[in-house]
Amino acid sequence: MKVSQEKFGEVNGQPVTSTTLVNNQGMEVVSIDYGCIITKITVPDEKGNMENVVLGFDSMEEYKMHSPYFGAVVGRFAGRIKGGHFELDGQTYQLEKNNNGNHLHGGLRGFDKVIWNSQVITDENAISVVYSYLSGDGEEGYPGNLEMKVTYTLSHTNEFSISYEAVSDKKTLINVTNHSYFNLSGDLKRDILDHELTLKSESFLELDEELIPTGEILSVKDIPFFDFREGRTIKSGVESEHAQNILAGKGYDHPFLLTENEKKEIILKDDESGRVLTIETDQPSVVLYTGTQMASDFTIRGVQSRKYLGLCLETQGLPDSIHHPHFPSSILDKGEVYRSTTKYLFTVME
Ligand code: FUC
Repeated sequence: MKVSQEKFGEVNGQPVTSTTLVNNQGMEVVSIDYGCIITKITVPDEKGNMENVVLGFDSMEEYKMHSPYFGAVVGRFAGRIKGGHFELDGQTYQLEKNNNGNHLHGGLRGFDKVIWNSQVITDENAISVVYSYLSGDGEEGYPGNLEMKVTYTLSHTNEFSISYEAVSDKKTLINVTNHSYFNLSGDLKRDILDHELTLKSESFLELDEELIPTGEILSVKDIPFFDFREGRTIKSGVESEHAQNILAGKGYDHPFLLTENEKKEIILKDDESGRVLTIETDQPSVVLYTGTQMASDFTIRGVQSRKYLGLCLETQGLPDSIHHPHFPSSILDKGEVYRSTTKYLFTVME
């Protein structure tokens, strides 16, 4: 078990520090205090080869220039809010419109683009880094001073967990997630098209052309390309002619409602390397994003960036929920404590 911290780079003259957590099996998770970005997760394949399974960079400059939220904590509100405006207790709030006239992932300078405080905690069974940040009243248009805390914990059984905690001094909205792009092939050897995904989900949200929920909840029974209950390769949805796959850029950018919580509800497998990622969450949904908007004008640790190089499994509340009363609420009352945990267990096939 080992924890180390070192300088990663600078943002506007301020130092950015990276923290490396290594467990007794040699699994490694590296994160930086800018955006709580996870830059690297190194886990064994079935032969014991330790390789990185997330998209990330080794320099601050690359994060500033190219990163589509690689590995970052996104908030205050993950996903889109139509028109960037909403009402709370009769008061209208206008958020930053940073995506086709809509609000996306917390705005122009969301949680992914600020420097957090960090503190390392070690005990017998696990090692953690706790990131904290005070988001001021009115930041990006949101009401309330919001005290945010994100804890990354690595256990000796190759389980990595993320816990979020928040409290606000005014009624506000909250919906945070981590935007890691997974690629279990190891060191980006292959695209994610042959990855097989299993989801305990019977329904998903229909999206409009701007990728905003229409309000319709569709059953996966009627649309096989969205039925991941028995496992399905990502490729089948990429080749699909269904309108929902086409508007997502030939793939997926959809919130799936989870029918189970904390019971292996998300399983991602890569046959060739034998790596398996099992995700458990207390969140009501997971957004499956297959990297369909990824630009191809930069490299990621020597590999050409492109569509389908990584996929995100963003455990979270439903996007635009404030405009759809039949969606689970993302309103946080004054003084109420928001808590959520997602666990990522890395194993290999039997
Ligand atoms: C995901 C998607 C978006 C966006 C972004 C980079 O969360 O929902 O469409 O492109 O990430």
